[in-house]
Amino acid sequence: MEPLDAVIIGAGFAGLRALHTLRGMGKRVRVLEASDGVGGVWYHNAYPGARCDVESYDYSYSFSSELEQEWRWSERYATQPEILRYINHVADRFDLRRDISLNTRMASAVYDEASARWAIHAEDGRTWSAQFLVMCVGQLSTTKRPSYPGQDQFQGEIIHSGVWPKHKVEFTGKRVAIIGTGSSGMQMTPVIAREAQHLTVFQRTANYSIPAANAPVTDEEDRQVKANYKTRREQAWNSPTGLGFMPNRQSALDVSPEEREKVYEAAWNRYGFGFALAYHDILLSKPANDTAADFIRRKIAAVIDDPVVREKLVPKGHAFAARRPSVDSGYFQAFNRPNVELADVRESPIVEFTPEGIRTTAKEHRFDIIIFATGFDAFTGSLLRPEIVGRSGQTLKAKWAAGPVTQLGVSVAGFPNMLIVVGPGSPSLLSNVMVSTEEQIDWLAALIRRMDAEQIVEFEADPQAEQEWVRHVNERAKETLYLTADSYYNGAEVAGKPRVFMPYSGGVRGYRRILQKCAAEGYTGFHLRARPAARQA
Ligand code: N01
Repeated sequence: MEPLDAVIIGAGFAGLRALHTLRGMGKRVRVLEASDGVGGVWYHNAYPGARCDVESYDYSYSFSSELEQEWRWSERYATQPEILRYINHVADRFDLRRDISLNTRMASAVYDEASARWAIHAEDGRTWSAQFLVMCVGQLSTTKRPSYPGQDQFQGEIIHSGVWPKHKVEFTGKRVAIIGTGSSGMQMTPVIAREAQHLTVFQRTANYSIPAANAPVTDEEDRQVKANYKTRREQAWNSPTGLGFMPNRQSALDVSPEEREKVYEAAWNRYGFGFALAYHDILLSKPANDTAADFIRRKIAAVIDDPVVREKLVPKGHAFAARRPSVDSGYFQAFNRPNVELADVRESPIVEFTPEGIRTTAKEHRFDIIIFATGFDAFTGSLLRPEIVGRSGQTLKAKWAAGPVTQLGVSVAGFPNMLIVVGPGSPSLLSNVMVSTEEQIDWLAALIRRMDAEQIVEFEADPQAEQEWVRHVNERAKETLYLTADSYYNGAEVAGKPRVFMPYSGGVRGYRRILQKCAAEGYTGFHLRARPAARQA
């Protein structure tokens, strides 16, 4: 068993940052990565049209100003291949690969109370021992695949957007189905529509979307961002979502309809996700939200030719941004093409897959390729997939049977020396995850420095503090409209999953202050022990 200071699970953005930081502190670290390349979700989600809907300059590491200066983003919203190139560049530039074991899926991790160390086992039987277990497994990395009668009989290709095949998928001359209209389905639809002979999009819930307003980055823009990068980062860290947008302090209800229309129009044309901050109460008050939702519905309706299709594609029944909206590049316009068809599965549910395609209650469709853009078992899927055994033989699965509980979104009582990066109870999917990721890893690094300085061997969340944090997360969520919709924020995406609101909605800046206060006050809500609890008299 190779003795290490830390084992990091996952070689995506978080895992690479954790490796770089901990190694820089002189720690012996190994990263276990299940797939055969680095990049995490950006390695796997290689579907046509995949791109980030956070601006490139903000969806990038801030830890190295040399890296910031040398990397040249080509578009305002980077494509998946460009992001993957960036991640690989980082892995090479900081010589990270030598500490990464690819094709190595963690099967289990067991905490040894006497030594305050984790034994980490891979599926192939290899084992590591480490003081710290750092879970960087992503929030949207365990795919959700529906299971329809006859699915195995289908003679064409079935693909999930989240594990896109490495071979080139040829759409020319093909009849293609996309099931699901979240961000993935909405991003791939216009691209596949241009290539396929015929495309059918199966929609269950119509989704809100804001135009990406994507554009190439000019040399002048690049120069300006790089000259002011520090300020831009500070703005992102101090903004509610980590995207750099500060909310308009006005209420949407305190201005005239004409004034509101002007503000929405400007946000629509430029801000992508920032649209939700056009007024401070869009996510707090239903009447305020109605004004934004109404504007978006009108915008969507205006670009769809067919009145029947238009009626189905315009979102209704949930507040804008209570479920994750999308940022698209021509999604709605794609339905004006003669080769694109919308199938409403609420109206005509899928009955079965046939060898030739899909049979709904309305008709029989013939397909060569069926794409599941059906999303993920969010937040907890990848954390609960391996067997993680903490104090007294308790598993994380058992502890989280009624939903995830964490102290500050980073740590779980009964699972000492384990850190979850961007876990449930942290801003995670309500934030620019790059900001949240770097924030939490820096917090962990400071904690480990303190442990080293004071010869502390074990840190552990206090169960009482954990309960209080969960209560606080719920209180903050109740102030918003998030609880008014079924979504992956609250476990509604997987049948039988506990219905618990998982991300922290108190904002990136507020969360940052809480983490900093906790550290400044000597890690309140945590126990720091010079000897493992199990060996204390
Ligand atoms: O998944 P989703 P996604 N039959 O869960 C439908 C991030 N992301 O992969 O809404 C029929 O959002 C489901 O319908 P409904 C981003 O955070 C980021 O699109 O449950 N339909 C829904 O329409 C995003 O939010 C980028 O009624 C079924 C869709 O499938 C997250 O990933 C790009 C179904 C799933 O939508 C997930 O996005 C892409 C069934 N049995 C994604 N099951 C960036 O730009 C599910 N659906 C960074």
